[in-house]
Amino acid sequence: MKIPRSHPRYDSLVRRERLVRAWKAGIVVPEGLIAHGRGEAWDYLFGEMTSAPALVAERAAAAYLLAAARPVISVNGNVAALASREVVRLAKMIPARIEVNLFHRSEVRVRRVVRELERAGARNVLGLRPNARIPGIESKRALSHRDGIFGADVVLVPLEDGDRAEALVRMKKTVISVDLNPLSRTSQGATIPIVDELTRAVLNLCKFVDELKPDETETLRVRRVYNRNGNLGAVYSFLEWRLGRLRRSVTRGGMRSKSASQPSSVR
Ligand code: PTJ
Repeated sequence: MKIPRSHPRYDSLVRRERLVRAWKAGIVVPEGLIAHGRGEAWDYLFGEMTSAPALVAERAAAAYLLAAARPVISVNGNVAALASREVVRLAKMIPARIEVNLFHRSEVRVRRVVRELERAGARNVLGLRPNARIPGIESKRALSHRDGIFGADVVLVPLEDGDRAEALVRMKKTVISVDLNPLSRTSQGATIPIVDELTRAVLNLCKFVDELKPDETETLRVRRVYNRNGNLGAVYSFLEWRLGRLRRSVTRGGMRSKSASQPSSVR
């Protein structure tokens, strides 16, 4: 389907179209479409924009990825469908390895996701011949690579299920999640939870990696001052402010999500 650029929800419709196409190509599972709908509902609440606390978490995540000895980006079906090119760009900038790790794992699907990433410019993508298991996980998500997620010190896990995020934290890894649901086990368990939409988050990570890479002192400072619980608390405050604004606007006669500007306290 061709989506007119003038459509007020153009970005959202493009994301849906990409997911449906990737589902038809066997990259995304039907469960991935359901997961996306859940994410979209949260994004409505956030006004379909990156909040100030999310930006803070993204900058901290960029600093941790740059300081890592063995950074790895985990990719599943939804991530490949929505942001292959951006993920490959981010991996090259850091530099980090990419590993395909699927919840609904089949060899055929792993191969398809690897191919999608290679089409976007990736080389040496891990995932096809795992040689380790993440302890404490029953599902096929445990399958991993010693040169990849298993041996990593910092792992970026976009659109994760909570089990693996928790298991990776138990392995003493710095776990950076991207999940629009601030209540999910992933957001609750990650070392650096980024509560933002995936495509926006990856673009922001690229921007912050680019900005911080030449400045080691600032990178160190950003890591030192990042406060996980304070940041997640600020996400809740942002939501509270958004809902309050929505409530007031209803009494005044309606509002559009994207027109909402952020309060000066969180800008
Ligand atoms: O490709 P596979 O087999 O690895 O399966 C991928 C899915 C996404 C199906 C799998 O990881 C899964 O079941 O995930 P969950 O447990 O449904 O969690 C997905 C989380 O991502 C939910 O909390 C959603 O709110 C969130 N989410 C969905 N789309 C986005 C998102 N967060 C940020 N950006 C999105 N575009």
